[in-house]
Amino acid sequence: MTSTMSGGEALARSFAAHESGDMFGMGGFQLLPFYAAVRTLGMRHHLINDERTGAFAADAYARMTGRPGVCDATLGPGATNLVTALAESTNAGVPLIAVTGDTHRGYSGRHMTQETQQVEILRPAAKALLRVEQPERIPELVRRAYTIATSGRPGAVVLDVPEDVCHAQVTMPEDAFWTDAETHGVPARRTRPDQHTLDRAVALLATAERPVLLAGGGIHLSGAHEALAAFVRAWGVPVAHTMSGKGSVSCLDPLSIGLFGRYSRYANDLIKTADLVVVAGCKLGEIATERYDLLPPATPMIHIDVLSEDFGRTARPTVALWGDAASTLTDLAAASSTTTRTGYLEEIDGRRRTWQERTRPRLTTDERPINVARLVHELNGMLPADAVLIADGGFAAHWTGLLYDTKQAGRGYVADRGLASIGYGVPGALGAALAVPDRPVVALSGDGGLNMSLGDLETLRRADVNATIVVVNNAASGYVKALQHVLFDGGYQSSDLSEIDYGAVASALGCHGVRIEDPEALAPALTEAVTTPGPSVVDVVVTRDPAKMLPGVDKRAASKRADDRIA
Ligand SMILES: Cc1ncc(C[n+]2csc(CCOP(=O)(O)OP(=O)(O)O)c2C)c(N)n1
Ligand SMILES: [Mg+2]
Repeated sequence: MTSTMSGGEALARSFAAHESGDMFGMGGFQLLPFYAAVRTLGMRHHLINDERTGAFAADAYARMTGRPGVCDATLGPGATNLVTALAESTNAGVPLIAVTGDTHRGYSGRHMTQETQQVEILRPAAKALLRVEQPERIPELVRRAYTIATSGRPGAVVLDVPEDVCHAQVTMPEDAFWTDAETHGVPARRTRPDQHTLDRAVALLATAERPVLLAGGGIHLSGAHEALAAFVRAWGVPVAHTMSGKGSVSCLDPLSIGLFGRYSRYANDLIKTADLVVVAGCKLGEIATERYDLLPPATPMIHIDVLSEDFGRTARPTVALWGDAASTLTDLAAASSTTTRTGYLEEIDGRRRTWQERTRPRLTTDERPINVARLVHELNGMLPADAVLIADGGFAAHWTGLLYDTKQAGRGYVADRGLASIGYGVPGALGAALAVPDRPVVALSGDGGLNMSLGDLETLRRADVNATIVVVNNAASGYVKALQHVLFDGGYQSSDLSEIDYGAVASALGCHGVRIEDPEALAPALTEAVTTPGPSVVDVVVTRDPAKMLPGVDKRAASKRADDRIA
């Protein structure tokens, strides 16, 4: 049996066969046969107002479902608008597939309208770029895109489809659209380290007295939450996390010691006095390591990663365990002899109590403008355990990374730390709300980040998703302004924004919108927003004083060296 269809229909059928879910894009002539098939096949596709936000929404969708996010863009400006988001997904190891229309090959290079070197522009931002030259090969190349996006360290894949390929008529055998179910989500397949290296790791764990585990976003990508819990219980190891790794264990777990790296509650202190560091699914990049300064070089390190070529890239492992985080942690948990570290765990409890006492005044302060710590405290208080908090770049991520508590293990916190762009909050809320419609979704965004993606509040409204955008409104490019305060003696340049009531803006766009200046009004306003159907915006007026904006002592500001980079 064969059937004849357009290349665009073959494309849509290939995605449908992979159970692609919600897709995001903005059409153009080249991909219209794909759009026609999406319609007739009844697939879910959302028009967005900027391709970057479409790809960000797909990224958040992928983080919440584990399945590759799917987005599309027309040639030229549509394709080039994808770059930032593709780099986010690729850096963060998030599976994503972006379809780009491209010029008709019969005329390429003749100053076609909107023509640019998009293949060359997009390729380095993606894990791979596949150019579709023959319509017959569409099912094969979509399969390949899924395999690449979900294997090893996941990432973004671009499928570049020339106009004539998309518009061609092609005869396909019925079985052309087969898929490999293991590649429908991450991780495509699980690898395990060999026994020899596992034995060496177990020997280190057995003699350690002050071990610390550092968890990164790889725990979520691997779905390693249960394995991690089994490991840390079996070996008595406290867990620190990066922003991407928040939720590896519940932040309220007695073994959780919170964020480490640039900002830390007390995890950095424990890392400095550890006699063994176990790193799981974490790249040990600049922020996690305080610019490669945090891990004492003499401390033994067990490094678990799925990407073999990354071992030794930023720090020297004593034992490199090449494997999937869940498989590897399961093997290590099984090898544990009963371990009691009573004194060590009591010390950790003491440090936690001291930190809580020191921090409580900031969390509960009724100062006006509102302290961002109070805002995060209110979110901690009112959000249920299954809530999802999206944190945009800027202070939204800094403050929540440090102070927000996930109440259960799993992906309950999404921050775009792959590239740390601002403008992720609104599209992140869209993607997450579509991915997990039964869970409360709240996005925290700076006013600058909101300005970047304001047009897509219209998309949230049209998609009729239940999502709340909380604006950390400091009328500034706040992080930049705070650094100018600390490092440039208050010489502020291009870091002020207008005073805007984003609650009123949201209302004008047909969303539920409110502006909050009184800290006592926060909790009821947040609860109302979360329970009001459709999109809501809670505009929170926070401090405008650049001396009070940073969430903690930024070590770089405390002792600045000539070669320090500050953002
Ligand atoms: C696309 C992009 N441009 C520039 C930056 C650098 N940057 C980091 S934080 C920040 C301030 C953003 O302002 P806002 O969104 O209001 O957040 P705030 O720091 O005020 O909370 C900027 C410009 C960035 N992260 N992303
Ligand atoms: Mg701001």
